[in-house]
Parts: sequence; C-alpha cells; structure tokens
Amino acid sequence: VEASIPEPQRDAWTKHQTGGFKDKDGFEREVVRHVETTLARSMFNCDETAAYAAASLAFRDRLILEWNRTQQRQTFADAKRVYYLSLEFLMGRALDNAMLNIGQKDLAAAGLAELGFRIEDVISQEHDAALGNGGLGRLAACFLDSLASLNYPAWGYGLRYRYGIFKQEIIDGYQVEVPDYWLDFNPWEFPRHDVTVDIQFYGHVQKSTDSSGKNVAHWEGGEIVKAVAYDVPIPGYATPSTNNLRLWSSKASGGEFDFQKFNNGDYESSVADQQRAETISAVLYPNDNLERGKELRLKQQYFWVAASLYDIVRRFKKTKRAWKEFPEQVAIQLNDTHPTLAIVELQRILIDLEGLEWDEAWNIVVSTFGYTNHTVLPEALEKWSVGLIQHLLPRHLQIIYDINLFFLQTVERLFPNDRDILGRVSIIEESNPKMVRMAFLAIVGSHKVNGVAELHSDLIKTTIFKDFVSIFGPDKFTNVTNGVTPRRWLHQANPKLSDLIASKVGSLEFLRDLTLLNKIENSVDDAAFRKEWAAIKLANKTKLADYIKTTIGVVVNPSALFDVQVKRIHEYKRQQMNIFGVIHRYLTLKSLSPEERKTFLPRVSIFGGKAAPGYWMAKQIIHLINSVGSVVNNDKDIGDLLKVVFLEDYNVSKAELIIPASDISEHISTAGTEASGTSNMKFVLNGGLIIGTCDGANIEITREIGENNIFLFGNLAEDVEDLRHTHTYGSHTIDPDLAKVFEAIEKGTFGDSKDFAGMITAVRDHSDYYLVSDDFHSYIETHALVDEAYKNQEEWITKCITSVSRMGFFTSDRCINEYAEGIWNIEPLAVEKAGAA
Ligand code: GLS
Repeated sequence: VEASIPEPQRDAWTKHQTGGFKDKDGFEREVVRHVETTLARSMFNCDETAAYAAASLAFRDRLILEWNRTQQRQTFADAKRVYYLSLEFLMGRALDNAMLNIGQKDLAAAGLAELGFRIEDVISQEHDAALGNGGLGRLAACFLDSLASLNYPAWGYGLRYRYGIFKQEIIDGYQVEVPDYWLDFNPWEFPRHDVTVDIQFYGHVQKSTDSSGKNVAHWEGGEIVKAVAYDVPIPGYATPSTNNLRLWSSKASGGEFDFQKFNNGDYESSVADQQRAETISAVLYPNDNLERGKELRLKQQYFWVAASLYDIVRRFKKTKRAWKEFPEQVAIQLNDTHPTLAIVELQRILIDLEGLEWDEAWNIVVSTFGYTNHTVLPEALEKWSVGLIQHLLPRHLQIIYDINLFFLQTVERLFPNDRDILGRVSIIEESNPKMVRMAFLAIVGSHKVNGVAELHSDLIKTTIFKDFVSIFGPDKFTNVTNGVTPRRWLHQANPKLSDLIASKVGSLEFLRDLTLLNKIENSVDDAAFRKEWAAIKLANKTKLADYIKTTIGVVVNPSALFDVQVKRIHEYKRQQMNIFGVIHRYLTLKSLSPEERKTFLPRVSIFGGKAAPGYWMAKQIIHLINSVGSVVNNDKDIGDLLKVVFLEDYNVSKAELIIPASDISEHISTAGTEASGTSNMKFVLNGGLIIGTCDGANIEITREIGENNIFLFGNLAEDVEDLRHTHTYGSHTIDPDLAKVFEAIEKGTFGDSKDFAGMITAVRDHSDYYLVSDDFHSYIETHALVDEAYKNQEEWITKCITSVSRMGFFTSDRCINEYAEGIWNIEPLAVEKAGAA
C-alpha cells in the first residue's frame, strides 16, 4: 500500500501515462529513440541487429503496459488462476509473434521499410529462446499462447537457463554440440531483482513438541540459494490479455562473493560458492524422453518448484482467505513428473510452516494439483534414489514416506487379500538402492491425471498405471489430446496460406476458432483457389530449397516430392527405418535402366533433429543419414530423382520454415511409443500429408481428416508385445528388402561400414525392440502408394485442402478449454476484444 501513488497525485500520473506507440509514425519514433538512446547508436551505425533490438523494445514497451493491466484486472477480479509448471518452454522467436498477436505486423513492416529495413531480415536477427528439448517444451509454449488468447488468468513457471538446448553443428557428417548462450541480448525479459526467494538445500530435521503438545518438524542448516524472478510477457492473440511466464534464475544468497575469503587472498574459493549457486539454473538437460538421475537435475527441480510455490502462496495469502479456499483460488498443473516435488513442498508448507493438520493439508494439496503424463517409455519415467533425496531434502523424504504410508493403508483396506499390490503401487520401490517413483507420487498427490492422446491415455490406464485405476477409480484418469496454436503454426509460419484461407472463410476469425477451417471444404473444387493453393506450396518449397542450397550447398528441385522427418532423433521415432527406406529407394533406382528410372517420381528426403549428446545410437543415425546423402547426392545416375539432406540445428524458427514446405512428413514411431506427437498436426495444418503408424495423435488425425487422406502402415500397438516376445524367444527373420539394405551398408557403399554396425546389429542380431524389420515391408509399400498419389496432382491437392479443412480439433485452444473445464475449474476473464483479427 505504501508503494502506491497518493490520490492527489494520480491525475498527473494518468495524464502522463503512455499507451505505447499508436500508429506507424509512433512506431518509427520509438524505434529511432531506442536506437539512439537505449542502444546508444545512430543512423550511421544502425545495422539489422540494432533494428531488431529497437523494434523489439518498442513492442516490449507496448506489451508490458498490457501486461500490467492484465495483472491488475486479474487481481481485482480475484479470479482463480492456473499455474503451469514446466521445466521446458520452447518459445522460439518472440518479435514476429508479438507483432502478429497484437495485430501490428503490417504497421511495423511499413515503418521499418521507411527506416531502411526489410522486416524479414529484422525478424531473423532474433535468437530462438530454446528452453526445451522438443514436443513437451513446445506444447508448453503453445499452451501459454492459448491461455492468453482465451483470457484465462494463468502464469507459467519455469527456469531461466543460461544455456538452452545446444546448437547442433554437423561436421564431417557427425553431430557436434555447441553451447547456446542466448542471453547476450534478450529484450523480452524483465528482471525482477525485488522478487527473490531463498531456497534451502541439505541440512537436517529437528523434531520437537510445541506448547499444545503437537509434534513439529524444523528443517535446519544446510545452504541457501537465492531465486531471482525474470518475467516474460505472453501476448494473447487479438486480445489485450498479456500473461506472465516467470522464470527463476539462481544466485548465491550471500551477495556477490565471499569478501572474507577474498581479503585473505583466497581468490579462487571466494567465487566458488557464487558459481555453485549459479550452476543450478545454468543449463537445460538436453534429454528428451530420458531421465538420468543426476543430483544437479534434482536441485533444479526443487529450486524451481520451491520458488514458484512460495510465489503462489504469497499471492494467495494476500487475499486473506482461509486455507481451505486455496484450491478455489489456485490450480497447479504438473507438466510431466519434473515438478512432482511441488506436491511435497505444498504439504510441507501447510503442515510445518502454517500449522495445518495432515489430513486438512493433504485434501488441499490433492485438490490443487493435476498431473499430465507425456510418455510410457520406461527409460523416461523418473525415479530418484531415496539416499539422494534424504541428503538434499531431508524433510521432504519424511513427508514422502508419510504420504506413502497413508496411501498404502488405504490400498490395504481396499484390497485386503491382494498381497502383491502394495509392492507394485508403493511410491518407494524396494530395489537396491531404494527409489522414489515420481509418477506414482504425482498420481497420489493429484486429483486428475491425463494422457496426451486417446491411445496414450488408454495405454497408461491399462499398463503403467493400471493398479491406480482400480484404486482410485477410472474418473481420476482422463485424456486431453494435444493441440498446437494456429497463430504460430499457420498464421506466422505460413502467412500466404493463412491469407488464402481467410479469403474463403471471410476473415482471420479461424485463428480464434479453428473449426471455421471447415468452410474451405466448400471451395475444394474452386479452380482459382486450388491454383493459389498449389502456388503457395511451391513458393514455400522454393524458399526451403534456397535455404538448403545456401546452408549445405545441395541443389534440390522444388517440384520434387519433399519428404520430411524433423523431430528429436530417437530409436523409437525410427529415423533409422526412414534412412533404410531411402537406401532401398536408391538401390532400386540404381538397378533400373535410365529409361525405367524416368518413371520414378523425384524425391527430396529431408531430415532434421538433435540427438542427446550421450545417445550414441542416435548419433550413429545422424551419421548414416549424412553418409547416404553424400553418396546419393553426388551420383550422376540419380540426379534429381533422389536427394538426401540433413538440416543442421533443427529448432522452432527452422520448423516455421520447413513445415510449410512439406508434401509428406513422417510420423513413424513404433506403435504405442509416441504419446501424441504435435508436429503431425502442424504438418497437416500447413497442407502437407503424412505417412505414419497407428500411434499417438495420428489416430485421431485419421479420424478427423478421413483415412483416404493419410498414409498409415505398420503393426498395431496391441501386437507389439507379442512381436517382441517372438523376437526374443521365437524366430526372428529379417525382411528380405531390409537385408539387401544391410548388405549394401556392409559392403561399404556409404563409407566405413563399421560406423553403422550398431544400427544393423540392433535390428538383425539383437531383439529389434522397435520392430523396424516387422514394419519395413509395409513402410516401403506405403511409400510406393505415396508416389502414385503424388503423381495425380489434382487428387493430391484435394486431399490437402480437405485435410486442412478438418483440422479444427487440433488447436491448443481446444486443449486449454478442456483442461480449464475438466481439470482446473477456471473461467476466462472477460475483456474487450482488440483489433488484431
Ligand atoms: C513428449 C512425447 O514424446 C510426445 O509424443 C508428445 O507430443 C509431447 C507433448 O505431450 O511429449 N514426451 C516427452 O518426454 N517428450 C515429448 O515430446
């Protein structure tokens, strides 16, 4: 209260409030001002970087004003908020997105042009904010866009990594990792040096009894690290709502460094504490779908969760409500198990610090949390050793044991005759060493658990969480099929297609209600529309072809079929099957006469994606793709009939270039392994068809767009277990076409075959866990169908238009509304619509 301006002075204040720039001139004035003052440059040394910086600052100033108003509105309305806790937010670039969401890109383009800049060049100066690995982190970013666009009171909470996902370079065909230091200049964050939280680690627990005879626990000693808040404004589309993404950065609690030690000449250790503290938020762990149990990772998790909960609780306490009303004001969503310690931390706050009884506290906790599972892969399910938690968070371990005890007592009452169930569902795995199963803890501590596509949500109920369905009943488990934001993944990535669609729908309103896409189905036979459609695809492909030429020097023909697989490199995603298929195509072409070859449809196989630095097999796959590329692309017999390219450093901004240029994309995981996939949705939304297995959201995409518009192949999830069993205990024969591919590799066709022996062995000599051989034949046959279909361009375009028109379901707006209604119980806050659409 003391910080607010006194009544009599508020008029003066209001008089001088600026609303940010209002028109083109105003925008230009802001750009020039920022160049000349904020950046201390002039018109004689203003390059594109400076123009980017100044344009961003001009937009940032506008956003922050809306951000302030949004926060005031939410506080005033005293509405329930949702807090989305995610260790990853894969945001990509912000300037383009901000301009489009607030409807000022045309104005900015005109203003920048008058100042001597092309807007595309300015936009491309921005370094991606790459605080995530892949689909899980990008989903969080899409959700933030939808939450703001739908006017939900929502905050994201994450970590402000100094280094995001590494930059990938390809050197001699191998992946090399380079650090991604992205914070040199970041106009999109606001440091809040006044918003800090002290976070405790290590130490011990002291038990005592208070005056009323009640047992109380005190967590004492150990060390303190400071969490500092950095706020990133998240603009909604066509609405003034601007939400907050709060990222925590770690700092030593005792100031800069230890002056005592410094004075005594101990220079090195004087900065050691500071460095150790700052290490916590230094780097994003570069694994997707893999957990490695490193202490620093657990520290990151607790640091972030504790800071975020402190913040949330502080905000709640300002309302002076009773604790039992907490779940009416606060919903917290756990993006995977990474933030599961939040459950324990809230219970600790309530019982140790606020003095609530266990049961009352636990009811509040369970009503507050929801948990989203994003994978069934066993190597990705988080477990932490009891010893490590005991060491780092001694009080939390006690609480985990108590949670488990009360939970197992309930289970025992429910199933008095089942001796095994207790061991199966215990949060503590009685292994050596003992482990805490984070997913089980997340289930027990949440009121709803959801998977991310129908098949996935069914699978978790029948496999990894089966027992929990019988304990808690089926209603606790639900599905929210993933979605993507059409603002970034159509309007921003593919502006020409977005405009063409708008010309048929009547406006850009489909960006707010994606089901309106169905209106374009009426135009599927409209010749002019079809022609425009094809021209846009060709223009997007030409742009990508130019990029391929300038980056890797390979010339590709834009009218060839572009076949794209871009995603993290992982055996379960089966890029190895794709490159084996490419080799099969190459061998086939080589076996034909020049005349026969001419009947083949020209293809460009495009790959992109990062391998986790420690994932040897994934790196071998990248190496094979590049080795095949250098042979095939230089083979005079082949020419344009086949090109193979690996695009370096796949990230969000590259996805915006690549996805609109695809004819067919590959989503070919072993059935039952890809929880959802989200790029499958992006590709179809951009007028590309897909080849895929019956996995993840491919199944629902098929349901929506019709099975004539998708190329499905391969074994079904329900057959995978039996096939694996047969591989190990029965016969294991290799598909003959695949055997020929192996033979060619082993002959040295693509360089030293020793380099690729591991990939072949995994399929042929080991158990072929990912069923590459089982699916290979139908994969090759289906690719032949793709070729045939593409030759009939008229039919192809019909399929593309029809598919796009039926993609309305896959907007992340639909997901957010489902979460809001079914899990969070929150309502949007009404605001006046702004003018973007
Ligand atoms: C993932 C899944 O692997 C993807 O299938 C899913 O689309 C994504 C978002 O739900 O989550 N899980 C994971 O650990 N990384 C992912 O990308």
